[in-house]
Amino acid sequence: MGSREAGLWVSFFLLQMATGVMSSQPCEKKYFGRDAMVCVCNRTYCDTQDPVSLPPAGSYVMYESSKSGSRLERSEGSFENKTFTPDLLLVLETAQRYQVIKGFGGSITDSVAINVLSLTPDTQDNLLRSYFSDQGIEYNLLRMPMASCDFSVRLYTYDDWPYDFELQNFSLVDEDVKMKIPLVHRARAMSKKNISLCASPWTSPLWMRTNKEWKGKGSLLGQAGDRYHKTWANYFVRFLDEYAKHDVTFWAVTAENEPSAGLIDNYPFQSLGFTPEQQRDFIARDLGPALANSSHKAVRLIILDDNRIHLPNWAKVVLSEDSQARRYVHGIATHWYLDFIAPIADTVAITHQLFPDYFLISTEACIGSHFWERDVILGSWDRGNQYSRNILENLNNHVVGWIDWNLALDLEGGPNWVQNYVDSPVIVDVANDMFYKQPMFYHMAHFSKFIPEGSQRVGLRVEKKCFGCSLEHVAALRPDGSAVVVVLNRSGSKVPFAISDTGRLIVTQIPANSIQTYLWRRE
Ligand SMILES: *[C@@H]1O[C@H](CO)[C@@H](O)[C@H](O)[C@H]1NC(C)=O
Ligand SMILES: *[C@@H]1O[C@H](CO)[C@@H](O)[C@H](O)[C@H]1NC(C)=O
Ligand SMILES: *[C@@H]1O[C@H](CO)[C@@H](O)[C@H](O)[C@H]1NC(C)=O
Ligand SMILES: *[C@@H]1O[C@H](CO)[C@@H](O)[C@H](O)[C@H]1NC(C)=O
Ligand SMILES: *[C@@H]1O[C@H](CO)[C@@H](O)[C@H](O)[C@H]1NC(C)=O
Ligand SMILES: CC(=O)N[C@H]1CO[C@H](CO)[C@@H](O)[C@@H]1O
Repeated sequence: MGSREAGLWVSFFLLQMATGVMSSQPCEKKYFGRDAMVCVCNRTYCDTQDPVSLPPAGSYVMYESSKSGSRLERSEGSFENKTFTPDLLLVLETAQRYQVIKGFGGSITDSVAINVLSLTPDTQDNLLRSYFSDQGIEYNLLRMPMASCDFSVRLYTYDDWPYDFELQNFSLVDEDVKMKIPLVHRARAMSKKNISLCASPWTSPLWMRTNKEWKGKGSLLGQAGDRYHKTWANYFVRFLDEYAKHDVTFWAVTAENEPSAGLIDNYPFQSLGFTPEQQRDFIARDLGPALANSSHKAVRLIILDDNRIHLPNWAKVVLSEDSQARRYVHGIATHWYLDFIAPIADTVAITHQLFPDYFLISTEACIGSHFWERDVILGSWDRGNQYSRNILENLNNHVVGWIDWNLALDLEGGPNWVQNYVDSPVIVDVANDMFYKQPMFYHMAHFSKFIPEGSQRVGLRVEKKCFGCSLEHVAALRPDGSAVVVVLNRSGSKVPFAISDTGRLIVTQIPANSIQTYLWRRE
């Protein structure tokens, strides 16, 4: 290179630095077997995406990730005025309006905080940027356990002083003040979106529990309306007060994480059992009034927060016509662990029909918790598919948001004090100060980066001439009026198809084992 060219290159580079126009960095690929690929990030390198930019009307942009190794690869194309109809046509039906989207995200458990903060600061930044910045996948929802859960390394609540009914000794712990809260602030500082937080308790202090133990079958002592229940309701308010002192406010709380777990004999970790009747009465007499009479009136109260197999019964009991609880409740949350024995049509969809005024949201999902599943599998495309399929199914059945479980786990899938190890979209290798972005991470991205809060799902009608050809998909209009369609093909063969918007066509195809997101301006 001559000095003139070198000079031009330097000027070009400086210009890019000055204007902040840094182009996206590709995935540093690492294979753990055929097709089992992760993207490796460390202190000095991490793959990034450009902020979403849409071409002018008449063109579209498409992002693609595939088992064969592409990760959010961007390409553009033009609409066509075709008169033929392809074998598989997806017709955008904007007159059919469904739920308004709240968003996508993950959870900051104690274990997540331990894992992230074990990395060097620059590596931590790369991890947080990957999830929250517009160079990353732009999560806008965060779920946080109130005190310890199984993804903790010690057992505590915020008031382990026996019979402290006035909560005089209620206090946040180092896990909150030194670990989780600083991570929330860093995520917020990196994000261009509003990040909404949701808090969920696992167990009350032991002195409020029937069995006085951290695990096993246990509920609150006494009855709704009594001292134990009032104190437990005030504990939520104190939690919100104390977090607010650290400048962290919540969008929502759930009444209890997996309330059915605490009704099971020998349950292996923290839980607090409620039947739907008990949850109804606790909300009507204690939690609802306590929140309403606090400075946290705007905080949404979400029920269930448990496997959807409990629907629609749980909602029928808590939200029944004569229930005082219904006026305090805003939404219904589901977890995915028993989806395989609880079809969405019989659970979530029916609940929406019965209670259309209450939003539905998926608040926990992870792979590896079932005894037949390996804990961590590095590079599993199939696990990414499992996430996408579930998100698509939920979005197509009125669900407004989808929150993953741990944002980052270690190579074993922990730490977890009962060895309930599971997988995560980000696996940290602390010894080498690096982390792996799994296929699950990029599957999440196809939704979280492109379907912002305030988007509204619309109809997508399928017209097909081919036998057996099908894809999984969802369509939405974004707040800026542009359209977004996500398409998943889990099969081993490519599928030609077209998307039609008011008669004009995107003529395209989806490769084997891949996921695509299409975006375009309408006018
Ligand atoms: C970080 O990753 C990049 C890209 O793989 C590599 O070139 C670099 O040596 C790594 N840095 C460290 C400190 O390991
Ligand atoms: C498609 O049709 C529209 C009007 O119907 C026209 O403005 C446009 O130029 C056509 N595009 C192509 C590529 O033929
Ligand atoms: C609160 O903690 C103090 C010690 O810091 C203890 O002496 C006191 O008994 C506790 N109060 C209650 C109500 O548990
Ligand atoms: C964030 O929330 C504020 C206040 O509710 C709102 O004014 C603003 O438009 C929101 N920003 C985004 C990017 O959604
Ligand atoms: C509402 O809160 C105030 C103090 O903030 C308290 O004095 C009052 O008893 C509460 N009312 C109810 C119904 O809980
Ligand atoms: C033609 C074909 O095999 N399409 C497959 C694409 O993927 C979906 C699932 O995402 C399968 O159901 C289709 O059979």
